[in-house]
Amino acid sequence: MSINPERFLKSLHDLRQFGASGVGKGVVRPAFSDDDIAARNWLADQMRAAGLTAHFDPVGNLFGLADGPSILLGSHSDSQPEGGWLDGALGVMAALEVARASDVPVSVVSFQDEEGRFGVTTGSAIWSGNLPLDQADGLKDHAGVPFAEARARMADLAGDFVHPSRFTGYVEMHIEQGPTLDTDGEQIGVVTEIVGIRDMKITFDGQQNHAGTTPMHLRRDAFQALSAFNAELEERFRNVVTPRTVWTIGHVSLHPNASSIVPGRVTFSMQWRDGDPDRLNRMEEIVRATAGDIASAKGMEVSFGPLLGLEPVAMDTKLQSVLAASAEQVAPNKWRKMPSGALHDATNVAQLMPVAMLFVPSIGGISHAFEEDTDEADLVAGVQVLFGAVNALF
Ligand code: HGY
Ligand code: MN
Ligand code: MN
Ligand code: MN
Repeated sequence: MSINPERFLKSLHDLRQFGASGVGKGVVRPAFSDDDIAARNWLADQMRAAGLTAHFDPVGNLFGLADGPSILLGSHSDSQPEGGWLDGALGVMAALEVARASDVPVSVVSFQDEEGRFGVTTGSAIWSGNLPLDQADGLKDHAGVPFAEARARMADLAGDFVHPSRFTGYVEMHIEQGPTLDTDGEQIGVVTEIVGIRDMKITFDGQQNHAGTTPMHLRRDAFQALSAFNAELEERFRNVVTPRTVWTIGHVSLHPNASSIVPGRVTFSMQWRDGDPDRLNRMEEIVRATAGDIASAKGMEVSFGPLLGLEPVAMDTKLQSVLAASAEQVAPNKWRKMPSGALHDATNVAQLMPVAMLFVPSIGGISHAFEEDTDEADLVAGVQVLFGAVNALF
């Protein structure tokens, strides 16, 4: 019994055709887009062909269920607005290959909206209870579309939520999305813990006005407020953060976004991540205070959207040991234990059952970009480690 590398790689490339960006191997397959829904229907067919029962839940999570108690493997098949072909897709297709190749009971999952069009790992957060469904339904994407409206697109496919008690554990394979393994020439990372995150939208309201006639000292310019906020935040974070703490303003919506208008309003995403929940909370206080002080100084209003977040979580030690033993067999001396700075569905699933993760290298450490890639030999080694670990569990 062993995995079939050609079959696995072909399936991975087949999935890439849904939402292929035309730039390198990149994909554009955000949650609930036409391409995402088409990919999920194709995946459901692949699950059926592997002898699994395909099942969509009310929020678009797709399960391929084995009969009776089983181990759950998978990840997500939605992408960032500009995404790589492996982020999420790898874990789903690796899971399917292990299910095809194994005699032991393996179920497969592709969670919905891991990439946070609406929230933070939305589909698995709802399934795990980390995000109440009624709260999720009110969350909006950057274009103002509510989650409730998006998931209604898949309502004709939806059954009930799957009861987690049918699964004995969850293992997610993923690309590292950072430079560590690639730099050190290692093939496998066994994940020890996943960082926590906080994410919220912030709005500064000033006064829209004429860009030629409004004297500088009379302006209440929303872009200037954001600019000052960004600089001041770095100052105030300085004594609180560590070299592994990160924060990002990744989406900015400036109104009305015209060359000759002093912008009256800006809404932007503010996200920060760290392994220490106390630090995440301290950073929230600093974010709110800094935004408030900037607004007062500039005669503007500030408002905050809902704070979304996930706590840091540790991976199950027994599952880690099984993955480590399998890694040592497949890639002797070419694996390491390491934390994850990216988020994963595993964070949510850890509320329900023991979870573990393994990483393969990202070439140049690049991800959330069309250039994202991994050597085929590393992709295959990762599936072999997953297969070995799963079969060692039974
Ligand atoms: O942003 C993340 O860490 C994840 O890839 N959504
Ligand atoms: Mn991912
Ligand atoms: Mn991602
Ligand atoms: Mn004019």
